[in-house]
Amino acid sequence: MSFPLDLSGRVALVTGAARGLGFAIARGLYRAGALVVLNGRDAAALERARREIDTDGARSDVAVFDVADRDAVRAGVAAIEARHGAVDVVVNNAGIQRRHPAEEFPAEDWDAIIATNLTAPFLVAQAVIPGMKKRGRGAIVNIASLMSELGRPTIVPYTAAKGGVRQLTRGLATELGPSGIRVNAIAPGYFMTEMNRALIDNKEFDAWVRGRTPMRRWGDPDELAGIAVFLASDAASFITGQTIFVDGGMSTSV
Ligand code: GCO
Repeated sequence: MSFPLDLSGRVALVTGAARGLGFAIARGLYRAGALVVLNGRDAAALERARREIDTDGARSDVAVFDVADRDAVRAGVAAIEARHGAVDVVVNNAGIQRRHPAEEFPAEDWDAIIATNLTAPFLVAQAVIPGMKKRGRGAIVNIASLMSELGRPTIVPYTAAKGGVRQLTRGLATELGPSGIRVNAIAPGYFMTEMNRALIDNKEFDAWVRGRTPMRRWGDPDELAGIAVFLASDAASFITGQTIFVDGGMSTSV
């Protein structure tokens, strides 16, 4: 019997995998033995990321499509499955952030955040469910957020979307459980990513994050790889519908 965290033989699609949390998670799944397919919209960036993860190119691929485009998602997943067989693991990581006071929030920014952060995970799930059902197993890992639980000024649409991701996870888990498909979420706290560059470089915000976080620091994207591998693997075979906070303790402290 293989070790339950071993992902050998599994096909894992990670959206938004060219950089940041998605890249770190894709690398973790690769190191656990999966064949990783990196999704994004920038082919060159994805290819650089793929080569960094899989130097000999034997167990990786890229899939260039916009996760917010329903037809592109269907075609993109179909192409992956034509090349590699049904997708066993999906990490719905792709996400964007925009920051404005609520009363001035541009309608197009609201639409973009909801489309990418909430609608897209559902579209990708819809595309992979049939293949997972045929196999009687699958693991969907949605990237929620500390903001699935808490709020802060100027990011209300992101907060609403990430709150929705937590419920999307529960709803899909409930509906797909009988098919052997598990659906869980990871809720990152404040991580050192390019999405947060403006916050990291703001001395006052940086000090607030460090003071407000029991572990007194920002997270490193590689610190999400372990929980992603765990939730993707048979080690989590009876875990579904859960949201795991990886936030240095911020969500549990005042
Ligand atoms: C912000 C940040 C946060 C974090 C993360 C927390 O503007 O407060 O972007 O949203 O990035 O999502 O989970």
